[in-house]
Amino acid sequence: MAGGGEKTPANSAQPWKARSAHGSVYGRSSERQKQGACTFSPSVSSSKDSPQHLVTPVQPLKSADSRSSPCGSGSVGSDSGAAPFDICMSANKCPVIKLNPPLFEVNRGKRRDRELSKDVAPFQHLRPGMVLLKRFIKPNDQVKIVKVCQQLGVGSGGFYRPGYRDGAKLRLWMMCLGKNWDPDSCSYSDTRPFDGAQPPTIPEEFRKYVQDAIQASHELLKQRIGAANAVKELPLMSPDICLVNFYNSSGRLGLHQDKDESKSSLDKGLPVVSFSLGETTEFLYGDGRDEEKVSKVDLESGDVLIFGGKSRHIFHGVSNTKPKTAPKWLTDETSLRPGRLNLTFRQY
Ligand SMILES: O=C(O)CCC(=O)C(=O)O
Repeated sequence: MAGGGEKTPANSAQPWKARSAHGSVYGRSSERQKQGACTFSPSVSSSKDSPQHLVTPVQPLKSADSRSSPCGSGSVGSDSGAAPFDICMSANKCPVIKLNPPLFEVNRGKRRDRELSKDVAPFQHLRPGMVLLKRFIKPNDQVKIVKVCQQLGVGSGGFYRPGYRDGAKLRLWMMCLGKNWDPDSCSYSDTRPFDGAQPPTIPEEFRKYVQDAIQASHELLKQRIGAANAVKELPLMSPDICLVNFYNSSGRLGLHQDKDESKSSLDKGLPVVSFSLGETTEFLYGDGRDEEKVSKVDLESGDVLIFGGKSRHIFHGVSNTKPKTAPKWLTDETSLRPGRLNLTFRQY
């Protein structure tokens, strides 16, 4: 990510319209942009948006536009001391006894979803260097990914509510794998500045899903533009960073660029590979910060979006999730909270 801290009012009809786009992944202030700081500015929330039933109360949030301190010089706001956020509703914590649906019902749901997805083009070439693989992650693998993220997420280095030193928070929970990405300094490091935790390593099976997705994209691109051009358009990469974001129904992320990876990675256009799980969201992308000119595409559970090469520096962000669009079998099998899980893999 690259600071996408967005200051849009919570009830905005067009939540992606960041007043100030970003410096860093999670959308931040124009002050930071002027300084050429981070690229990604998250949606920054007010305390009104904080789902207090989901997370340890956070301090009242200040407008991200009010920040004046420059990137890179200090501590990061976070829910320091708070227990890691659990992306799944734990049966132990929940007084309501929920019975798992019978296996045949779960399988019927998966079959029905597969049938429905036959009407959707499985491969979408959105622009040079940007492809969308619809429902690429198989249902059982989606279940595995959610379960692994849940387990890692409640441990050391797990999910927390990232923010800035002025108290503004991103509208999401984040866990970093491989390296820590810090929204305040817009940089990567081996440990989290606010608690010293080391990010968990990227599970090998996740890396395999990424390789499969890149390979599938190349196969499909080859048919359109030839083998040599396919790899030029979408360079190969081996992920050593994964940012895992969980968005609840009021979560979102303002338009930003991802540009905190190494110069060599950025210059080569090594792609960002993004997995979506749970509820559907609208993904916004374009060449600039002009919200009137962005293109939009729905990202559903199991979709893989890849942007590299000529699209590596696109401005992008997500609007609120569409309620109740998560596959039932996924929420039944994992107890994933209402919302969306997103994993973006990068090579530093
Ligand atoms: O949630 C998404 O799909 C976008 C995430 C993103 O833009 C980022 O992590 O930089």
